[in-house]
Amino acid sequence: MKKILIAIIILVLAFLAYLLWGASSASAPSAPTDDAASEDAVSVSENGENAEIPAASDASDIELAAGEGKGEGALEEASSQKHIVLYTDAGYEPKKITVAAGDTVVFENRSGSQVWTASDSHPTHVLYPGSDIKKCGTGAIIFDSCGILSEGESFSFTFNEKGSWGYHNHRNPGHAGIVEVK
Ligand SMILES: [Cu+2]
Repeated sequence: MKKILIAIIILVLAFLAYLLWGASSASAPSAPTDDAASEDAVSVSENGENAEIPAASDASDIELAAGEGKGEGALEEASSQKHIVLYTDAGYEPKKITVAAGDTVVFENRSGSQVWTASDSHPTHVLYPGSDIKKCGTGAIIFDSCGILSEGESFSFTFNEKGSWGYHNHRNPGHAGIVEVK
């Protein structure tokens, strides 16, 4: 019986030793596995950070593109010119002016009398698209000063529509001119 008990104890010890060795040998490779996992996690976060950097630069690129867009808009505004037509006692000077679409014409009263510059045809003022003497007082931007201007005062209008647009002094329709928009 003693021999059997000793044999069982040895077997149990051997089994326990095997379990302990197995556990230690199993945990040994598990440590580098965890390290590999954490390294992967680090590399992922690094990738994440790397991904954020180009994303941020993309955003700044977009902002730059938007800024460039604004710059182009400013250039367009700068390229649109301002022309001056004088209204004298002899009428408009020059009587015909050629401008580019988007240009602004300033009609300045240099005469000793009052002037009401407006689109042809007198008295409706509907030749220029959108213009109509009936719209005066509504705040609509039309080719019509919608009122008299004294000496030294001026009326500005931006011509976006291409064509040959006749106009006149509503108070003295014999005084007329043409704005040709190309
Ligand atoms: Cu008129």
